[in-house]
Amino acid sequence: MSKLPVAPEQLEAHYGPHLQFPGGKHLQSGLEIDRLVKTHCCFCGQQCGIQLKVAHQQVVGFEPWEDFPFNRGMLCPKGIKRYLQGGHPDRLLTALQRDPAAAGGFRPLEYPQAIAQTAAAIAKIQEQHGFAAFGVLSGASLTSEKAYLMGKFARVCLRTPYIDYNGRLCMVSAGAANKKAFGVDRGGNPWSDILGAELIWISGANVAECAPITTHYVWQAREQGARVVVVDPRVTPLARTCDLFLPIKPGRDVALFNGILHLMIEKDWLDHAFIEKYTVGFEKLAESVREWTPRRTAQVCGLNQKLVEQAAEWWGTASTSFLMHARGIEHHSHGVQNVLGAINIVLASGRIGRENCGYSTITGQANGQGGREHGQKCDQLPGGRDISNPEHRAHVAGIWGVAPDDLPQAGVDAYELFRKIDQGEIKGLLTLCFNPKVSLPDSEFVARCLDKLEFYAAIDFFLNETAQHADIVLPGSLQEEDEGVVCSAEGRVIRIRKAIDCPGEARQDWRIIQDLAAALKRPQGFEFQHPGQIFDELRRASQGGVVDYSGITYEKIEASYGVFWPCPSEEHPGTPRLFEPDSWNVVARGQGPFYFPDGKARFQVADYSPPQEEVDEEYPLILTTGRVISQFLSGTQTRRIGPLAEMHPAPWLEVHPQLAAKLGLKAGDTALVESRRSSIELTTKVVNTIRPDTVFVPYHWAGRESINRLTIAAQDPISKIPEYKACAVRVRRLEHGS
Ligand SMILES: Nc1nc2c(c(=O)[nH]1)N[C@H]1C(S)=C(S)[C@@H](COP(=O)(O)OP(=O)(O)OC[C@H]3O[C@@H](n4cnc5c(=O)[nH]c(N)nc54)[C@H](O)[C@@H]3O)O[C@H]1N2
Ligand SMILES: Nc1nc2c(c(=O)[nH]1)N[C@H]1C(S)=C(S)[C@@H](COP(=O)(O)OP(=O)(O)OC[C@H]3O[C@@H](n4cnc5c(=O)[nH]c(N)nc54)[C@H](O)[C@@H]3O)O[C@H]1N2
Ligand code: SF4
Ligand SMILES: [Mo]
Repeated sequence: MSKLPVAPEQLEAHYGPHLQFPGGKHLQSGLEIDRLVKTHCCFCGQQCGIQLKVAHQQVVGFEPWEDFPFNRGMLCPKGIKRYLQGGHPDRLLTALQRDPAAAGGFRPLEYPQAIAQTAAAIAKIQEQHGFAAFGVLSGASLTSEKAYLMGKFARVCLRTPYIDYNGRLCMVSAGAANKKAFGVDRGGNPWSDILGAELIWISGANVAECAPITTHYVWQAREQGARVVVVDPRVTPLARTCDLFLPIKPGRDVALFNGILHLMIEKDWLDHAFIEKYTVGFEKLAESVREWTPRRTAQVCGLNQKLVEQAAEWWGTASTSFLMHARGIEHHSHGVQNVLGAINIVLASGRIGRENCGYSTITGQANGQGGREHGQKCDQLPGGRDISNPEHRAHVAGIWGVAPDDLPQAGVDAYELFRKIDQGEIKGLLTLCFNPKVSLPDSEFVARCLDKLEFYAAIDFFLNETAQHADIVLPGSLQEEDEGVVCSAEGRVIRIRKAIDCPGEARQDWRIIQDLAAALKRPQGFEFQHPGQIFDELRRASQGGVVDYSGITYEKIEASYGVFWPCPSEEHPGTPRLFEPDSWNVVARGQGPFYFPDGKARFQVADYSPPQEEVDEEYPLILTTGRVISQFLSGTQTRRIGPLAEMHPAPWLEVHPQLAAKLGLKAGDTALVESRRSSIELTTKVVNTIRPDTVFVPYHWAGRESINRLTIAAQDPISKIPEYKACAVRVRRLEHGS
């Protein structure tokens, strides 16, 4: 738990009278607390348990929730400070209408009028150009009830195929690869399996800054003797304490995994019985990795060959292990291949679906997992169902009370949706919980598209940079103003509890959506009175699907600190560990533990190809981008939380001392970074924790400070994830003031 570095009086003067100590001691303000609400953090996919302190209809602080098993009261700086958002002066308390003459470009609008005008604009566009001329973008920070409702709203009320979500920028490479290999898209294990693992392998995840509580799991395992291997172009904070660090060249992970498998085969470090009984496709894969000799692997990955051999030996000979990865291997134009490479070495080792033997992607947003399960993806229906499958369509259409033929077919990914705006095919847009102008690559293109729209409405609690292009802004709800469920990185479905009412004219997001449906005169199916009713429908819609929530109830979640899906009946205890050969589900299916008709996992040939934009003489450096501990995503929320913003007030350029010397750059110098798309001026940080051929910039800032103006809109052909982790740039020192 963090200690406050300064006296409480000083802090109180700085941040107002509502500050509470992490331990829950009150300041001298004498503020009395009305109640404590057990809920979860609004930020990352770890979904730490937290108790919010409520006084006079405001969240004024927090207490640790020590019983919640995942984090046992621990929180990172973002969780500790999240309560400072609600009282921020920028909080949207009314609807807004674009008005160039008004200060800030917007003027307040009565909520009913904002709804009426938005509905009228949608109706007009759809009457003139067809249903598909309107698009929807939503988000994975939303509860599963809202994510479900957005999928239904787009298909049933708006009748458009064009809905997608910000998880497209996040975990879809892992999702697609997991479905190909396992037939299901969920982290395979509860985090408790990390604790007893002998070997922990982490590829492309800055665990200490982005999944801070997982650090505790890794360190506990280390205390019991576990070895930790980290693969990253940067020595991340966790890597500083690891046993073997592989400073890989960005964009080469599949080559490394193929090279590891090559050595596993050569040295016979394989679980033949597991491969035989529970998998298909090994021979073809083995053939494909023959070319990945240690020498070639090391060369392609920019690694010392000895490191590759050592990593293979540790992996090959471990008796228990846990492999984790995050966006470092997923944010690539071949992100799915990278993840398949990782899955192949897990399956070949046979160390999955057992105690202390696991594999998982570390999910990103608060509901990164749940947000990709129930139909806000462009090709998906609730329960992880496929929108192009006639049986799946018939099931969901039945729940929704529409004819299967009335459901649109698959739409397009979030970036493609902008291309359709550019081409004039999509003329109107509604966004909820997404800030694409900051978070999408090659973002100057995105900004131009926003200005081409005939009508754009945004729902948010802050006027984010994308919403600044809106015609109408509708004031939505903060996480603590609504309730519902989310699914954590572990696959644990947990409850978000309402702590306070929405202030001013702000509304719970799902009410805004239903108000729009009513104003569009298509209210049928959008008349829920409470998130619990939406959840009950979601359960039925998911029943029989791979992502089966039908046996999960709010009460059951309350009783057991969450329920892991699949949970196909109310008597079912839920499934903390997927792929257990003798588990309830598997025995019931009478097949192997994987989610294909024969119960067997699929080895998949994982092909290597370099990043779409390789370095050359003109642009000789690899730019990779990512995060820092105190800021979250596009920064809309954390840039407004004083103590977090102060930790990292602006982006910077991270360069190795050798590169700095070559470029004549010193710490603190202003550097000009240019890609083929745009340029940015940044302050230089010289660090010996990065490869000399790579530079790093965090992406949480907007406008002239946004690195996404430089990144490339290359996408993985299967998952459509953008290649945020590698593009070509050049860097030069700017004379002061130029
Ligand atoms: N503080 C904080 N925490 C967050 C978030 C946040 O914004 N701030 N966001 C949440 C979300 S939505 C997400 S998706 C997760 C993201 O969590 P992470 O994926 O852990 O975070 P990133 O910083 O995007 O990238 C992870 C690491 O990948 C490395 N990397 C870059 N290129 C490569 C490569 O080619 N190969 C390998 N092996 N590594 C590479 C980077 O150096 C970086 O250390 O974090 C979640 N948690
Ligand atoms: N260069 C680069 N770019 C990246 C990445 C990278 O590593 N490098 N990472 C990518 C990843 S992994 C991600 S997940 C995306 C994230 O990108 P975005 O999803 O665009 O980022 P957010 O900051 O989450 O924006 C969401 C908006 O939703 C609002 N919001 C949050 N919760 C709620 C809610 O409950 N209700 C309502 N109404 N609004 C809400 C916030 O105020 C914010 O304005 O960025 C991607 N972009
Ligand atoms: S680790 Fe994630 S969920 Fe936990 S407090 Fe930090 S941001 Fe919140
Ligand atoms: Mo993410």
